[in-house]
Formats: sequence, structure tokens, C-alpha cells
Amino acid sequence: MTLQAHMLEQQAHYPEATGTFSWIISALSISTKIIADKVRRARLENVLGNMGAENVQGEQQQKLDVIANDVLLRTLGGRDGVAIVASEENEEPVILRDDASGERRYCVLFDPLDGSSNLDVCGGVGTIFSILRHDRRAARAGDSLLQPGLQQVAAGYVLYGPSTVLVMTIGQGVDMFVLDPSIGAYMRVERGLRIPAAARSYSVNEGNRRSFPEGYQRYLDWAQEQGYSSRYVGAMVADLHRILLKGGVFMYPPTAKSPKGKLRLMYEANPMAFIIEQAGGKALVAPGRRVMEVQPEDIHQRTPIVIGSPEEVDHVVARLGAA
Ligand code: P6P
Repeated sequence: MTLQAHMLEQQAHYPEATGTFSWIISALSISTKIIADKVRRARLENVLGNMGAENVQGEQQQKLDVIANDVLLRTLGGRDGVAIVASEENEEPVILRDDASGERRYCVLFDPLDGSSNLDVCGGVGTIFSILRHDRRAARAGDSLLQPGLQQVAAGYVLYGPSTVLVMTIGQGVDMFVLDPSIGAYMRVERGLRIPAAARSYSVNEGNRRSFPEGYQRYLDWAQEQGYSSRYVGAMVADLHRILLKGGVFMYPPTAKSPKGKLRLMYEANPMAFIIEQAGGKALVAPGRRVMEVQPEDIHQRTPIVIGSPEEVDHVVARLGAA
């Protein structure tokens, strides 16, 4: 079954549906097919490397960051159901449509090319997206974006790896699609994905270990005593796709360089948390505090995160609180 047929099948469950939401998913589908092609041809077309400029995050912008961002802005901009888009690469959200018409509209937030520093070495990179209902009652249009992750109507990612894989949820479980380049369509390969409850593997940048809060160091000592393996790609989408399929736990604790954590709440942590929770996993910012409960104050705010198999997240939490 293609993604398009899957969306029509899902839409049929909602008689009041107008197709607006499906059109947005179709825009994300075509955008990521274009990005996949550009990622694979990057070195041939000499679009690797950085722009020589920094983005709003203070990070070196890769040429493909800008290209992927432009593709998403242009494609989503053409969908009447999109009121606002917000991107890791744009300091301010783009208000596309905010008229008072009764039309239900949506906000789409995205990290256009997560882990793009991996591009030059042919490592995994991905696109992450989060979809919220547009809230016209917000005092300022942009404030409509400041909704907790629990308000997401959909979230997903595309991993540009040996194959191009789309994983998404609309709140009814997690489905996986693989791009078939011969026909240019995403084909559904898994329905109702469930994350393994446990797996002896953790994913963290241990280069920052010395500045982790003590509880995280206690966990790493414990995991290494238990003989856990360590896997870290440096691209959240690639690390979490592995964990979704094989189990384990990913964490980005507070560090000296990123005292509030490095990952962005709105378009990295929230969408990945929605997917992992829908697959039976856990996603926390601190013991007992879910990522998706955080009330955002800024669209680019950062957060610590512990996310993955439920039993493995519990092992981390047990040591965060331990004295
Ligand atoms: P570090 C990529 O830049 C990213 O935002 C995530 O995809 C990834 O998990 C993390 O940062 C890697 O950060 O500090 O380990 O290089």
C-alpha cells in the first residue's frame, strides 16, 4: 500500500475530514522525496560542505540545510491548509495564512535536515516534522505554535540512509514506509510498530560525560558494569530509528556547553517523543516529567531528553534520582 492510499484509508475513518490534513502529508511526502534525491547526489552536484554562515542555533549551516529548508517552505507554502511553518533554520516562523475564515488550518514545524554534519561523511541524516492545529485564538499568530507536544496531531521523520524511510504517527500507532525509487512512492512496510520493551544498549555522546549531572554518570557506570553496548551516530533520527526497531535508550543530558540540553523541544524532542510513546516507549525531560507535557515559551527552546524502551528509560531514571 502506498502512503497516499494509506492516508485515504485513514481519512475514511473521519467522515468530517476535508482532506486538508492529507494534503499536508502529501506536501511532506513530495518534499522528502526531493530532499532524498538531493542528499544522494550532493557530492556529484557539489552541494556538500557548509554555507560559511550560522543558523539561528549558532551552528554552521550546511548547503543542504538551506536547500532542504527551501524545499519544505515552498511545498508547504503551496498548501492552503497550512497557516504557519516554523523551521530550525528560520529565526521567525513564517505566517502563511491567518485569515478569520472557518477553514481548519495547521502549523507545521520541522528540522529540515537533522544531523546534517554527517552529510560530508555519508552518514545518516533525516527530516523531522511536527503538526499542530492552528489556534486562531492566540493573541499573536506565532503564539499558536507554543502548544505542548500533547497537542500534536501528527509527527514523523524521514531517515535518508541505505533506503529512504518514513516513520509517522497520527495518534493511532506508528507506521513505517520505504521509498521505492523505481516508482517514486512511499510503500507501507510496517503498521502499528512497537518498540522493544528492553535492550542492553544506550546512545549518548560520551565525550560530554564529565559535564553530565552525576545521575547520568551513575547510569553510565551501571550500564557499563552490566555490559551494555554503546551506539551513537550523531543524528537523532538515525539513533532513534535504530532504537525504535531494536530497543535501547537515547539521552542528551544537560552539559557545560548546553546547560538546558542541546535538542530543540518543538521540532526534535516533541515529534520523536510522540512517535516513541505511540510505539510503547517513554520520553522524559526529567524523572516523572514527559517531554510532551512541557509548555513551550519559545519555538527554538532546547531541552534535555531521555527517550526509548520503557524499561531502559526506567533504568536511567532510577539513577537520576538515586542519591
Ligand atoms: P552532538 C544534530 O546536530 C543533533 O541536533 C541531533 O540530531 C543529534 O542527536 C545531536 O545534535 C548530536 O549532538 O553534540 O553529540 O554532536
